[in-house]
Amino acid sequence: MNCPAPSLQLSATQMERFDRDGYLVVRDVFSDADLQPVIEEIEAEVDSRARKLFAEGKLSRLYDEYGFKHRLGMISRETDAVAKAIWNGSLCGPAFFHLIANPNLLDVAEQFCGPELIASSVYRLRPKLPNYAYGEVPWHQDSGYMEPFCDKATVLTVWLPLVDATEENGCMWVIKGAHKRGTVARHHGRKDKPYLIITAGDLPQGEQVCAEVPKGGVLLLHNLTPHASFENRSDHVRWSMDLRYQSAALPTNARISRLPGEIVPDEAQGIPIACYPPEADFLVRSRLRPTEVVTDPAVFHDLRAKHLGRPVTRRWSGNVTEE
Ligand SMILES: O=C(O)CCC(=O)C(=O)O
Repeated sequence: MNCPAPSLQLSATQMERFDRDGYLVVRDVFSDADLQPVIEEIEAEVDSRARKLFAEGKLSRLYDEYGFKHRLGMISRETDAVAKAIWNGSLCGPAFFHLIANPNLLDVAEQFCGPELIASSVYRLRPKLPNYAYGEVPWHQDSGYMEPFCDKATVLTVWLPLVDATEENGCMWVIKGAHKRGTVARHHGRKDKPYLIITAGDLPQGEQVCAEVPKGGVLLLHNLTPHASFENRSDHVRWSMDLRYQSAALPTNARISRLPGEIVPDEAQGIPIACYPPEADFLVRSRLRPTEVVTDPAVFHDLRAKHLGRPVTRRWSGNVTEE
C-alpha cells in the first residue's frame, strides 16, 4: 500500500537532537486557528463554573471583563475551585479531541512512535496560576507514573502552551541528556500534593535547561527525561496541555484488534493492561486497521466518561517524602 508522506516532517537534525538531549522544542506546529477552539471550550467551562459559584454566593463577581490569560487568575484570588475542577484530564469536549488528533501533531508523534498510533490516556490541562504553589510540578520522569513494563519503550509527551510559556510564567525545565542513562530514577509520593518527585539526592546529573515555548510551538519529551516546572511569577495564567502518544504494539487499553507482534496485555504474565491503566487510550492513527481509529469526538467523550478507572502504578508505594 502506498501511503502519503507525513506532512510535518521533523528534520534529521531535529530527530538527532531529540535523541541526544531527550527533548526538542518545535515552533509553529499549530496556528492560532488550531488552538482557538480549545481555548473557547476552556473559556466556556470557566464561565459556566464561575456563574454557578456566583449564583451560590461563593464568588463576589464574574470577572468576565478579563480574557483567557487573566480571568481564571482573578477568580482564583477568591477561590481555586474552578481551576482545580478543570485541572488534568477532566475536560474532554470536541475541541480537545480534535487537538489530540491534529494531523500535524500526529505526523510528529508518528516519527517517534510509528504509524500505528495510540493517543495515551494521560493528557492533562494545566492552568498554572500566578503565585500558586499547587501549580509547581517537581522533578520527575513520566515513566515514573507508568507501569515498569513500559520503561524501555518510547512514550512521547507533547507539551504545548496555549499562551507563550516563559521562564517568568513557569515554563518547563528539563535535564538535558539524562534520558540516555535508560533508567527510571527512584520517585517518591508527596504528602501535600498529588505529584511524584525525584528528590535532590536521586536527581540525575546534567544541565538543567529552561525550555521556553511560544504559543503554537510544542516541547517534545522522552518518557525518561527528568522535567519540572516552577512558580508562575507573572500576572497571568500559564495555560498548557500535555498529550502523550505511544505505539499500538505496547500494552494499551484501547479497544483494538491486535496485529502480529503486538503485545497483548496479560496481567497473569506481568503484562499490564496499559502503560497507564487508570484512564482510556484510543487508536488515533492507523494504516493497518483504519476502521478502528476513533474519529468521533462523542466516542472519545464516552471513553473518558465510562472508563473503569484502574489504580495507578504501585511501583513506588511506600515511598513518601515531604521534600
Ligand atoms: O505543565 C507543567 O507544569 C508540568 C507538566 C509535566 O510535568 C508533564 O507534562 O509531565
